[in-house]
Amino acid sequence: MARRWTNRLTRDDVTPKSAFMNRRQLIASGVGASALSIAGGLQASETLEPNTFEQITTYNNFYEFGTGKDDPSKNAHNLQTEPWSIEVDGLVENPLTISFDEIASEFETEERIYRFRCVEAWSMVIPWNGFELADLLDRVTPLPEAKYVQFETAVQPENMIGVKRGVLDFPYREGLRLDEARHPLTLLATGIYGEPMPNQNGAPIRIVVPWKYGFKSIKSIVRITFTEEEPFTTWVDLNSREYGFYSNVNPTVDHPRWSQSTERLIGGGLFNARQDTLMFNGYEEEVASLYEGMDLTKQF
Ligand SMILES: Nc1nc2c(c(=O)[nH]1)N[C@H]1C(S)=C(S)[C@@H](COP(=O)(O)O)O[C@H]1N2
Ligand SMILES: [Mo]
Repeated sequence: MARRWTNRLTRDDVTPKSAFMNRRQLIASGVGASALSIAGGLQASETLEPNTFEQITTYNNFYEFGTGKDDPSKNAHNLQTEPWSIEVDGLVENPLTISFDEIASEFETEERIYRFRCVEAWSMVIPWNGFELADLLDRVTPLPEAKYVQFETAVQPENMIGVKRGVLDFPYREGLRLDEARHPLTLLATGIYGEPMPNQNGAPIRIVVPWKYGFKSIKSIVRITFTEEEPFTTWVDLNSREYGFYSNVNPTVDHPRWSQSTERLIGGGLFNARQDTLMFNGYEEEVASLYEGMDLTKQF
């Protein structure tokens, strides 16, 4: 029988202060690549006040369960998450199928408190539990021609009212360039607030790419495929004038129908005051080098 995974840690357990302090010293002494990965989470953890569990789990986008913000929290209890596995295939020497139980026992998770900015100009701060996507990608050997990865969400027509109604061309698909996918900020998240991922947030496992608009952070994934060409993605396919493949958060490139220079912080007080949107959602220092030489107004 497969072991059922539950995360019993409370929020205070997931990132002991001592670990933070240690890591900070590593960063201060500038020890290269792994220090960078920790820096992103660490800086964010220290400065950001997370949204409440309630806010994060009742205001969602998950079109498989309807297009309203409160549809996923009403309908996603129907998502069947056991058994669950992810296929890693495409341009790799050794394709892999890994069950969620294996993932839960083989990869150690940590807390990362990240800003989360939807293309619709609202934002939250979310304490994810997860591990770096690169750790899973390292289990396969890509062929030299592999340049991108595509992700695919599960399709369960009987359980997903949005799929039954055909509100999008499902399966929901997203993609990243390989260097973006391997960036230390890019997570495979299995929980929030130390709890297993709620269905409406993409149980049992989803992608989180904090410097890109929220729709790149694809939920409930069942497949990761290495490709040579820029992969098909749901929103580019739906409207490539409005949604680009990169979709980096960028306050200077407006959506054709609204400004992206400010955002409404969910739960942000009586008047829903807007705050300035930050370049790369505040992760410029960590990710700007990925896009050197690109015209971000054209490759948006
Ligand atoms: N499979 C799937 N993934 C998805 C979506 C979706 O509709 N289906 N919506 C995206 C959008 S637009 C956003 S803003 C985030 C919302 O994540 P959250 O509900 O956990 O805040 O999920 C993204 N991932
Ligand atoms: Mo979004």
